[in-house]
Amino acid sequence: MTILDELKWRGAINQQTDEAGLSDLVKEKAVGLYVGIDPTGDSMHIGHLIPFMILKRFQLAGHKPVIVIGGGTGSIGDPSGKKSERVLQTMAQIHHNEDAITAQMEHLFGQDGSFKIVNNYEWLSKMSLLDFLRDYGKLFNVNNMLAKEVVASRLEVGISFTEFTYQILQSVDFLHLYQHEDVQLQIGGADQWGNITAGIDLIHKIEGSEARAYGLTIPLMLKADGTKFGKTAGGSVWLDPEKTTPYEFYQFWLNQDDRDVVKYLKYFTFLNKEEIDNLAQKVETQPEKREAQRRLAQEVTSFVHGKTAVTEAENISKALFSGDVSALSASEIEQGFKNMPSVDITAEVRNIVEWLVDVTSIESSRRQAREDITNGAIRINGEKVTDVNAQIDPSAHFDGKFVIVRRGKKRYFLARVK
Ligand code: 545
Repeated sequence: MTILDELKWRGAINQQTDEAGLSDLVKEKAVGLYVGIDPTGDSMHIGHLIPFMILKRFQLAGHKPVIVIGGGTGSIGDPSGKKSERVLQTMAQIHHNEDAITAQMEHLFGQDGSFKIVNNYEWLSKMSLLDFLRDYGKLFNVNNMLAKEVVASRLEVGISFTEFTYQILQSVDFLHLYQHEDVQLQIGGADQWGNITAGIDLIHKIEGSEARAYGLTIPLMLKADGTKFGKTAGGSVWLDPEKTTPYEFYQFWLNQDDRDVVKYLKYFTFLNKEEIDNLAQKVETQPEKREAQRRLAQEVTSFVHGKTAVTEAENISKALFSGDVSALSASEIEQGFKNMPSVDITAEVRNIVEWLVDVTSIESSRRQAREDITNGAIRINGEKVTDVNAQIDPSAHFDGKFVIVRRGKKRYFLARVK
């Protein structure tokens, strides 16, 4: 299987500018290729990850990936996929985001030089307006620019000259990388088709029509139930562990529908065809075991957050399910209880009934508290407490930082000692 056959099998090819040409090229040599990302935010979410994982697949197949951080283009704003004009970000914001995205890329793809990371601010910020108009503007036909889907779809609502120019900047990047970094292929999501083909046209005009430059886009990710991929009730699934904890991240993948899980295994993991075919079989024969989902959650979480994050996520899931939370670490508690009700308490030792009612308001009345305790419905730090005269000592467990309460089968509360 060539890398392109593999991408086809993974369902990761939407459009290609010259399928036969690119297929010859990847068989001939180690090809330089790139994906760009504009620092419009300080973290990627899982939707942004897809083209970069494809770069990684090319790297594993012996090719030479380049990541472009769009410090220059990000200061202009890509109109692709946007229904209205963007608000310009301040340069300070852009530089802040650049650093955050660069760090995320280095964390994912290493700093060993096998992945080159460049910032287009380097060359775009040095170009003068007159150079821009004379060297590049002259080669772009306004009629062709207007005909691109991105611009055409915005003509009614309006598009500024600034955003209209964006496709030229991305084209200059491709030319720059073609000339200086031996890059011959640009990859992006389906929304990037217009920008990518504009770049290839520019390369052909400057380097001659025989110049070998290619483009490939990846289909938009769709879910079987028609809702948007990568969103949860809480919003996007971020790669930044401060925005989406590794446990939430793991849970997101674990909860995927049987109808989607195989597609995601192909897109988001480096498991091979045999392994994925095997898991697909399991989805058919033993869907209740959710083996494919578990493997998906393990693989993606481990790629993004490391192996320890997987162990922690699995510890948290097991503990919350069984009720035996006593062995959880502080980091596991922070993650596992992020979205559960919590209260701040002092370390004062109190009678359990008073503590549940007066200190934490977990119970609404003393009568109810006593009833729940005697019925065995209350667990403190994983242990059932049936004695209404018991004392709660917040410093007794978890380094004196937390008290975990479970009421009934599923309702958890976290008390944080302040
Ligand atoms: C800039 C200069 C280049 C080549 C490409 C670019 C960026 C490109 C673009 N891409 C998108 C993007 O999103 C913001 C991320 C915030 C952290 O706008 N013009 O930067 C997305 N891209 C990944 C995929 C995409 C695309 O980073 O291509 O399709 C999303 O899946 O929307 O020389």
